[in-house]
Amino acid sequence: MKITDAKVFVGGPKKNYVTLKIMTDQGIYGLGDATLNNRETLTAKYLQDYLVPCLIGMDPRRSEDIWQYFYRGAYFRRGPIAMAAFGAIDIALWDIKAKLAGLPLYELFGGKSREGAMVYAHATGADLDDLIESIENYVAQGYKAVRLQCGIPGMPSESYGVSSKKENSKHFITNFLGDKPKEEIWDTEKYLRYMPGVFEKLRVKFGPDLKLLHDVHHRLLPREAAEFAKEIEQYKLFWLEDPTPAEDQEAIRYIRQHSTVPIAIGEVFNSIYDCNKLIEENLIDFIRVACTYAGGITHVKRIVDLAGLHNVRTGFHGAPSHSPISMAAQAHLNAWAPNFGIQEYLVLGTPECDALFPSKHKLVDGLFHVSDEPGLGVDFDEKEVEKYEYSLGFHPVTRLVDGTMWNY
Ligand code: KDG
Ligand code: MG
Repeated sequence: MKITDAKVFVGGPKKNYVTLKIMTDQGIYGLGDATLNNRETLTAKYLQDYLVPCLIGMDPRRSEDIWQYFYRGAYFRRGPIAMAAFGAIDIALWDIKAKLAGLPLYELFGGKSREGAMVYAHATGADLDDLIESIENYVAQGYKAVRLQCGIPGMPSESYGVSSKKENSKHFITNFLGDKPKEEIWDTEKYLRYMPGVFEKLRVKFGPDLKLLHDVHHRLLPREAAEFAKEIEQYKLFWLEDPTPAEDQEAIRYIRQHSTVPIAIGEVFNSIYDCNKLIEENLIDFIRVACTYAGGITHVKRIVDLAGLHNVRTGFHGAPSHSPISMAAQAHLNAWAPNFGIQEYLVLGTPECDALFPSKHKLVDGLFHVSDEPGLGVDFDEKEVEKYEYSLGFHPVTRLVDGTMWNY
C-alpha cells in the first residue's frame, strides 16, 4: 500500500482550519488537522514544502516509522509548528489504518472504556449575573461541567474568556481576526480580590454536583497563584487551569505545596518532554495537550500512558481552533483512555462546521458519544472549503496597568 498524494487546505467558518488529506493507491484516504491558532499558514507551508513530498510513495500503515522519520529527520526537534504538521500526518495515517481495518479508531487502542465522555462548555459573563445566566443555559442543555470566566469590576479591559456582549454568554468564541494584536490590560489585584467570591456564590447557587472549572490563563505569579489556590480550595473546583506560565515548572511545585486544588496544565505543550517532570513528580492532576500540535495520536497516546502511571488524568485542549478532525481524534482517545478526565468542547455543532466536516459524532447530555463508523468518523467537503478565505489573526497581547508586558 502506498501514499499517492496529499493535499493541504486552509479555511473554515470563522477559523482558518488547516486540513490535510492523504490519498492512497487503494482509494482510502485519511484526514488530519494542522491548525495552529493564528499561525495557520506556517503549518500549511511546512506540510506542503517539506513533508508532503517525502510522504508520496510511503506505506501509510507504517505510522510509527513515519512519525519517527519526520521527528528525527527534522533535526531541530519539537516546537509547535513542526509538531502540528507531524500531528496532522499522524492523525490522517491512523484514520487510514482504522478504515483499512473497517473499525472505529478507538478499537485499535483497546476499545471503549466508556460510552459517553464528559465534556465542559465555556460559560462567560461580563458580570456575575451574566455568568449565572450563561451557566444556567449550559446546565439546561445537560452539561455536567462548565468552565467559568467572569468580568472583574474595575478591570480596565476585557480579559481572556470574558465578553462584554451579553449575547456571547450563550456561544462565545474569541475573535482573533485583525491585522495587529488587540491590547488588553490586566489588574492582578482586582482579579485576586473578586474571583473567590464568584466561586463561593456559584457553589451556593448551583450546589455541589456541577463541575466548575476556571482558566487563569497564565496570569499569576507563583506566590499569588499559591495564595489564590489555597483560598479557593473550599469551593471544590474540578480544576484550576494554567495558574502560572508553564515554562517555570518549579512554580507549579510551589502552588502544589500550598493547596490541593486540582491543577490542569499543558495546552501550550507540544512534546512529552514538556510534561514528563510535571507528571512523574505528581505536580499536576490533568494534562491538557492536544492531538493537533502535540504530534498527533502516536505522541499524545504516549503522554496519556505516562500520565496514567501517575494518576494524572486527561483534559485535552479543545478550543475552537481545533477542527472536528482533531476533536474526533481526541474523542477516540477519550473513549478508550483508562485515565480519561474530561474534554474541552466548543467546536462541533454549528451548521457551517457540520457542512464542512460531516460526522455522526454526537453530544448527548454533556457526554460525547463517538461515532462507530470506520476511521475517525469525520469527512471533509473539498467543495465547501472553497467558500472560505484565509483571514489574518493574532492572539491579543496583555499589559499590566503600568504598561508592563504580561502574559496573554
Ligand atoms: O490559541 C489559544 C487558545 O486556544 C487559548 O487561549 C484557549 O486557554 C484556552 C483554553 O483553555 O481553551
Ligand atoms: Mg486554557
